Amino acid sequence: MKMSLRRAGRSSLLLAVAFAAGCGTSNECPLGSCPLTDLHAKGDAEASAFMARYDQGPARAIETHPKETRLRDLRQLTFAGQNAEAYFSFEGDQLIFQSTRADLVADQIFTMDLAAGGLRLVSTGLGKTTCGYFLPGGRRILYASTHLDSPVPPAAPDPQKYGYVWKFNDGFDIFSAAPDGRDLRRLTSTPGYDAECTVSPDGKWIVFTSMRSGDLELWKMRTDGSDLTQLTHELGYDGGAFFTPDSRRIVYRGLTPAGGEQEAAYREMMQLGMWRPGPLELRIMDADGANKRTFLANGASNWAPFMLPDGERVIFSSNLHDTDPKNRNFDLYMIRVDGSGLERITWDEQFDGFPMVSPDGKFLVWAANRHGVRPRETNLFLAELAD
Ligand SMILES: [Ca+2]
Ligand SMILES: [Ca+2]
Repeated sequence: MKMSLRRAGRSSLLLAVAFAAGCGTSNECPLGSCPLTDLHAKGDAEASAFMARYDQGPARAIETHPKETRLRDLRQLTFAGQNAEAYFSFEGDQLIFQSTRADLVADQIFTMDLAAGGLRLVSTGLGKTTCGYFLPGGRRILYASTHLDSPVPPAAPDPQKYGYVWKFNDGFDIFSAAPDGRDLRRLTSTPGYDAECTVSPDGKWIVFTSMRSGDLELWKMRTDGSDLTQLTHELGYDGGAFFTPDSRRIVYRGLTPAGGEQEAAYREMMQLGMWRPGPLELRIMDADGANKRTFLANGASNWAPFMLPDGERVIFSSNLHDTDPKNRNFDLYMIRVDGSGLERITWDEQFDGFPMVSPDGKFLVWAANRHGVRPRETNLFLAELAD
């Protein structure tokens, strides 16, 4: 999203003054003593009036690609800014996602009521956020945010210098909050990247990606941040994890450098907190880190694996049909966790990623560039998933 510095500065100030929803306790506020009034304290009417700036109208029915025979009743859910990583609540009635829209200068976390369609900003409005997720029963939400590191969002890596890279910003920590953003609690406080947090369906564990050991690894902790356990110890990228529907296993993406030049290049980029997208494998392990197994390794970037309620199939994003990461033509695929039954789900010639299937298995939500008003505008889409 392009925006002049002047406008960005004014917007940040406006947000800081008008909205300090994340300042649930004084020691959590990035502005020190947190003198700002919590918007919630002003009452629901004022909060609703504030949220109206982020609204965008109802979902819109759109055409599917002729080859997308698994998808029915396709609907576009967002129409403004950049939107990604939409995940269903465990009850299937809401989505939580990240968006840069209206006066925001970086991604913030929103929830969307799927029946009513309204949006609610639930993160602080400061810093940059990612990876929102609901706890079962809708009693709490999680997200990763840099707002305690700085109210100003971290700058993106210079594409002229680094090309297309993924950046793991040091300032990210994981927070939980009430579903409306109140009662913000910090769950991680170790220096370095902590993000990509998702929750086990039994509500007991959070799995997340951390750089605290010096390499990207998966860790788990209780929903209050206790019982921290490291699950991966292998050199290389281990991340993007989701529990299986029975909460007993974890699917994730990973790549172990082959040694020599590949390992040196990986280590060099990790020093900068960056990853240059290339091959990624899909893996599964027990929830205690035992029995790690790769079930898809094909030289492509395979990522965002999410297991369907049948406990057998995994939906994920891949560029296996077009492996140049610069083209960003990712599509959604399904595969059985035994490695059989690979099937392509989406066919649009632009980005399709971040798939998730509703807990009842009936709906697919994902983020895509199709129907964007601007190049590489990413919106959220919902479809019935035909079996
Ligand atoms: Ca690792
Ligand atoms: Ca595509």
